[in-house]
Amino acid sequence: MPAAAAALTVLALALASAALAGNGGLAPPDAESPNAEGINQTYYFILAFTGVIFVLVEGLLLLFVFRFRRGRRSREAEGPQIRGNTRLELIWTLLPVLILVAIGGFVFYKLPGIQNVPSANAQGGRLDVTVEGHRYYWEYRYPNGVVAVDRMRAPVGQNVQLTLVAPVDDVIHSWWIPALGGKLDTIPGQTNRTWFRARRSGTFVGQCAEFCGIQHAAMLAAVEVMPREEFEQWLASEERAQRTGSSMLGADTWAGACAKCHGQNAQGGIGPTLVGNGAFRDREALEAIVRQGQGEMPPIGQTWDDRQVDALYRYVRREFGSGGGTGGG
Ligand code: HEC
Ligand SMILES: [Cu+2]
Repeated sequence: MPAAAAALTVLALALASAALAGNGGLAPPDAESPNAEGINQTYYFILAFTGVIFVLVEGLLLLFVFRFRRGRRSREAEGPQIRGNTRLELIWTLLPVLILVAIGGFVFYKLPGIQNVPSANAQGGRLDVTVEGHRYYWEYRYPNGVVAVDRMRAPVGQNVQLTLVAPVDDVIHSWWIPALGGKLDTIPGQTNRTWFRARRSGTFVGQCAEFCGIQHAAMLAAVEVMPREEFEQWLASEERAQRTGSSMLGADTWAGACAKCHGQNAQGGIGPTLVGNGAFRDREALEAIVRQGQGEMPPIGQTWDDRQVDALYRYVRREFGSGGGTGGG
């Protein structure tokens, strides 16, 4: 009895913490995009079958364990000898077949809505964003040349096509924002496509879902969804700012691409401290090291345009170039 009480207590504690987590850790986050909705519906459809089967099988198991336990019967007592039961055998053959057909049918019915990117002519038009997986950050490119790191901005209610790529000398990463659908790999040398159409404004977070190396855990992603007008304004003003070199791209690139290994204040971490480093006063040297890597440092900036190198250079020279360092913040 004490054992059972202990087991019950542990179970109660486990359930309590799971309940606090919102949905018991059982359910995916609420879908904020039609493709995520399709994934969630498929999940619940399959969960219904597996849930019923689980309860049925485990229930029968318990029932049989107690109902047919040996008790006082002798070890040698023979049970009834049963050979075949056509009806039962038909049921346990046909029922799983029907269940699998139902699940397969549902999945194939839902799949196009999950997988197929709405056409560019769809109502409301379509925004195309390239998502590039790097060690250990996400680089986004908008059609007008704007670049962003880790945090993507997107309009509410509009189809957004994501073209998922990775540089040839990088590794496989996986794009995954659960509320907006996914997940899909970024594979060096290959192109994958997925999409979302956010239902509301808000920030939806996710992370790289492929174990990609030492800072995989820091490879977080966020999609900030805002009203379309606000988004268009941001995109236009950011284009101007990046063209004239007054944007936050340098700071964002430092925080997303460099700080994960060198520390936000260049104080060092996985990579050495860089405060006062000569490369921060020599654009050519900086460009060479971020494009080609060095030793254990991957060539993480191999796909950047000059604007991004310039932006980073301006930022690191100002923040860490002079030795003392004012700290990034
Ligand atoms: C994956 C971790 C990682 C990332 C990301 C990373 N570095 Fe490094 N970095 C290193 C390591 C490790 C070294 C030491 C390389 C070696 O073995 O010589 C290094 C070396 C350097 C050096 C040369 C230090 C010296 O004096 O020899 C510079 C400059 C540098 N990194 C700048 C950057 C910048 C700028 C970024 C962002 C664009 C960046 N690193 C991103 C890991 C990283
Ligand atoms: Cu990754």
